[in-house]
Amino acid sequence: MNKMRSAIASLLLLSATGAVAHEYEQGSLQIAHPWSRPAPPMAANGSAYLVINNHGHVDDVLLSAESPVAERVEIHTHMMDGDMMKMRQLEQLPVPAGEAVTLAPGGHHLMLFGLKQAPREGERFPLTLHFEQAGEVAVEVSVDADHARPEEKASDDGHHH
Ligand SMILES: [Cu+2]
Repeated sequence: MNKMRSAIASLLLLSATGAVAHEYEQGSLQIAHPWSRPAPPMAANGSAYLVINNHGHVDDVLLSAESPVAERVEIHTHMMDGDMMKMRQLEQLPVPAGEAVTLAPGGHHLMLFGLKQAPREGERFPLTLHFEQAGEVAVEVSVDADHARPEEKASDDGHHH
């Protein structure tokens, strides 16, 4: 089943445009549809989103991430501080066995600091995820404005660095 799905995913990748869902399998982990919004040409920072499925029996942990398009990548989350939604850096992000962890606007996300090139609609850029158990997983982030729903866009406006 999973082998079949990853074979299909590979086929999709060959003909993919940014809007096509894509996923990656490594060890017990499945990484679903890494995506980012287009950024204005001079944007300093961006963020990337994806879903990490751990279908194994051992807890895993996302330790760090990196991308050639950014000076550095941090794991962030949003937390309520009184009435204000604030961002906080996470040292690591646990991915418990049998669970899925979603990185999405308004919640956990990967923060791309010091963009060397602004992500443009329809493009893809490489991102490498480092897991305690699964090791290094290389994915491609598709730049896709339409993936965000309007209420998600609104929630990200309070996103300060
Ligand atoms: Cu952030």
